[in-house]
Amino acid sequence: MLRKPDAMNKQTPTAAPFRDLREWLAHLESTGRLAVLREGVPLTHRLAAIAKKLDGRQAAFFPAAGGGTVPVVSGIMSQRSWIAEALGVSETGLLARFRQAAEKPLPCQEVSAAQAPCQQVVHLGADVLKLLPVPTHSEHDNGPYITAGLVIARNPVTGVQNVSINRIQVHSGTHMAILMLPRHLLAFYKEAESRQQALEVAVVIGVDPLTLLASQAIAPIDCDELEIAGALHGAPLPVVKCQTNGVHVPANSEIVIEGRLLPGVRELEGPFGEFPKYYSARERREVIEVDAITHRKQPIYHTIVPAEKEHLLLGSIPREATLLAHLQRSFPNVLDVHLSVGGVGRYHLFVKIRKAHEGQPKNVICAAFGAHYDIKQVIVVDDDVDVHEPQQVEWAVATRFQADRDLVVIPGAQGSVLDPSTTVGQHFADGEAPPTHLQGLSAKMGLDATRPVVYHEHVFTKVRIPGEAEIELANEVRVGVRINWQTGALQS
Ligand SMILES: Cc1cc2nc3c(=O)[nH]c(=O)nc-3n(C[C@H](O)[C@H](O)[C@H](O)COP(=O)(O)O)c2cc1C
Ligand SMILES: [Mn+2]
Repeated sequence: MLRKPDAMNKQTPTAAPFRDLREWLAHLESTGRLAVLREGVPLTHRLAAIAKKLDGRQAAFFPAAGGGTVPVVSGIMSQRSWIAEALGVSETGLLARFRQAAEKPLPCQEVSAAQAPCQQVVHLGADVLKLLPVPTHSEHDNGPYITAGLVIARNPVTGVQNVSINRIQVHSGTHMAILMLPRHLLAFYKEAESRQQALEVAVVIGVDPLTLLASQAIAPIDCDELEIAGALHGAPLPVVKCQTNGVHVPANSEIVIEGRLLPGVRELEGPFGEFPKYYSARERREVIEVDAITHRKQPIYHTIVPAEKEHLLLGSIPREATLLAHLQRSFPNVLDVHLSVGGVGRYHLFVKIRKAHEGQPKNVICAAFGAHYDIKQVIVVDDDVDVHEPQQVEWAVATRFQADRDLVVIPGAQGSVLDPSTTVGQHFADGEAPPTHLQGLSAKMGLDATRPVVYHEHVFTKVRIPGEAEIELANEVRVGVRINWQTGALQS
């Protein structure tokens, strides 16, 4: 659904404080969270190495990266608290806010090309490598990769748009190979390919923090994630039609690569260092042919250093929000969920419940496996455990879990093809990977680390000291007081 240009007022409509990447960067800068690096930092390895060092502390701004004219930013969303801040909520309100937006998307508002900053400059038949500073990140990466590109495409059947981030290897100025895991973009592409048609796409680089986050929603296939971005902004997201195809892109973005996913064409892609901190193998992948590049007058290029906090958090927070909603539909006593950082923000889910019935945690475990194939391990804990504190979760496992009674194992289920312990690692003798339908076979493991609903006296009561939660150390500890160790008396 789209509102037409004539229905819009002159002012670009959004209510959120950060309407585009620049406003967010200016905010990071004014709060000491933007490190400006030297001009001309090399694009191969050096830029990613510096950004990785700064990850989670400061965003990195590289002027004239690689000796070109376009600056590169990285690490702009690398703390949970920053993401909450961009949404205008506290960290505890983060999932509820995202869920609200995912459940009530807001249709986008179309603006004309003249009103769209991302089309201030148009290059038809452009060369990606000449125009854009695309870094090569990890040691064994097979060349430069676009890692923060929002890939937008339309469902060939319904016309509804979809947004996802996909890694894209730039093979040449006009051809790029893309990894599409079995989600919505791949479904659109398969549909187009079955009709021998190309799928029109746009790769959008440099968007506001809320649109970046919305791209990771686990939404139904007929939900346009840009509408979730609009709901997060509290106002329709302004979009503009691409110059060479029918895809609509966020008008306030920095850079848009327009192109087509070609039917029947595959090229080798990879290896590439991925979020589990391993390389995903070189395989034949689908190919985008580039038709045009449009951008702002002085565009800023965004790159995400793979497997670092920005990568993990962008994936995990929207997933947590949608997983919580999914579980609460069947289990209203599920209180919180967390995809742990150690579980690469994807594979290990901690679930907090107020247990009402014996056996219920096992039902919750099964429901969680059904929510997303990436989930490999689920640990269910009681409401006296903070799921954001891995040590507390381990404590619950150590003291409330018995493997013979509380363990659920489901062999041979669909898992993440990027998990090297799944079948994806089992290459044939000639080095060929197994066909995609056999990749990522994985066992699922669930741990019920809850205490019994009814227990004798204080067997399962967590030790607590009355008043400990209320103690304010600043009111209790005296500053500037010394002790005379001869007499034991206080002296100031
Ligand atoms: C930095 C980053 C890189 C990603 N790379 C890929 C990728 O290469 N291929 C892929 O299929 N998903 C990738 N993802 C995950 C998808 O973008 C994500 O699952 C998205 O929600 C899928 O959208 P869909 O449900 O509309 O298909 C990446 C996510 C992030 C944050
Ligand atoms: Mn989708």
